Amino acid sequence: MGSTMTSRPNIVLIMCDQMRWDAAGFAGSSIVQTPHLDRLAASGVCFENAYCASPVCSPARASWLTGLYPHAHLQLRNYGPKRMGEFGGYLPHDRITIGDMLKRAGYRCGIVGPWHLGDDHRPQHGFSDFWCTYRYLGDYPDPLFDYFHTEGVENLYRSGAPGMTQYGNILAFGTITDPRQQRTTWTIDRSLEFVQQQGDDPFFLFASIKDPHPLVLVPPDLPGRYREEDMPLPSSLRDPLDRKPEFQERGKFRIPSTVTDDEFRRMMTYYYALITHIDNQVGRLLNALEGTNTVVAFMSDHGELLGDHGYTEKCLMYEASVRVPCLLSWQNHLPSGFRVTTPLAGVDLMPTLLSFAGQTPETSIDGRSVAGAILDGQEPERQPIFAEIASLDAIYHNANNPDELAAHVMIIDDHWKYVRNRFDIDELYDLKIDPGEMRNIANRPEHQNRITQMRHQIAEMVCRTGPGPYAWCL
Ligand SMILES: [Ca+2]
Repeated sequence: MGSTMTSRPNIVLIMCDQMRWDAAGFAGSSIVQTPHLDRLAASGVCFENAYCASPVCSPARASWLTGLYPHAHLQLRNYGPKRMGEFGGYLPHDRITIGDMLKRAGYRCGIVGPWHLGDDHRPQHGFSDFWCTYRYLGDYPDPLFDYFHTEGVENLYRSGAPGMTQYGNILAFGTITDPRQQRTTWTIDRSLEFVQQQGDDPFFLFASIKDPHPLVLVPPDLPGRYREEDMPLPSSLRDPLDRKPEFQERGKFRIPSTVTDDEFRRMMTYYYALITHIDNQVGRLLNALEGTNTVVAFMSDHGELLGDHGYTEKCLMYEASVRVPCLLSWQNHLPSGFRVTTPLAGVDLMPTLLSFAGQTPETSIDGRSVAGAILDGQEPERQPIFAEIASLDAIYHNANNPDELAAHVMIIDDHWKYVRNRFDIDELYDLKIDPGEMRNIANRPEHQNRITQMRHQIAEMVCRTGPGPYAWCL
């Protein structure tokens, strides 16, 4: 073993679910209270422009963990218990995750919280030392629900639980009556158990936090920290979607006109309160890691539209859906207070974390490590980034035509965002003069050369690891 082995850092990957990139103090919000995360950002690196590789749970997670875009890892839609073995419905066993790599490198590897990549009850992909995942999507005993039962507290996450408020189809919210009813608290409790287990080997913890994904359930003292009248309604809340693709008008989470501005503001206070709760809980974990040789990554699988363009949730290629918060800290190694503006792709984190452990991916992947650059306090080299996703019909309405599983691809290159929609008109936004993405200029004659060029970049990207279901982009 020797000193090189023992000097390798622990790695803790804290992945939230559906946290907006700008819903934190460190991201510039003057409203959202995140003191612990702000401290983490100040002690390390903040990626101001981080993007997921697919704005929906399972495909995004598979990319963060494998360094592959969806066309290469083939988790093309959300996993559900009936999707095991089905094309696009789970992460194939031969895809190599960061857990596989670090386990082989001698790390003690554990996961707490949602796995969401198939057979969620079964330890796999290297996380065999501590497998404590939600199994809510299958007919299996679930450690979180078992905990509620053992503790004798009501399970407020089950469907039809009392006390929840929901306006139209927007995020349902409520308060807990007992601290043991909150799932992020539970996730951090289990994470601390894993971290405190003694061992000579360094550890890798994947702390997968289901919040602030609905149901939005918060301790009763937190919503009062946010005043409804202070909640800034997004300027695009009533986006008429003029000249936008038609499919966007009929998405499942398009906000109905029955939801009033005041109702929307009230929901926002709970969403932000839940982020403050996450912050409190992550603070407990950070305190436990204080003084240890540990790389800490904090991020979200994808974003939350929170009213942008008349939507909540995600699945669209608008900024709030594809952009995520992303922090990296490693005391005495990474520079403190370093703000990286070069976009970080949803496939770059896996090889970057591996670099800190002295590892490189075994097979060809889409992502690249930015570890060398940021350890030197330098901006990584600029490059375009991409995202891919299935159609809304495939994600929300069970459409099973394989073409539907690979329906949209996005490229961002400098300030240009181009979205190629397989079954609808394309989108082009100039993020410099139109950061709100209100004006789709894809049909303007003066941009046709640019679009041809960006289509070429997409074709090149999908060919790098083989185009798979995105061969329609060639
Ligand atoms: Ca998610």
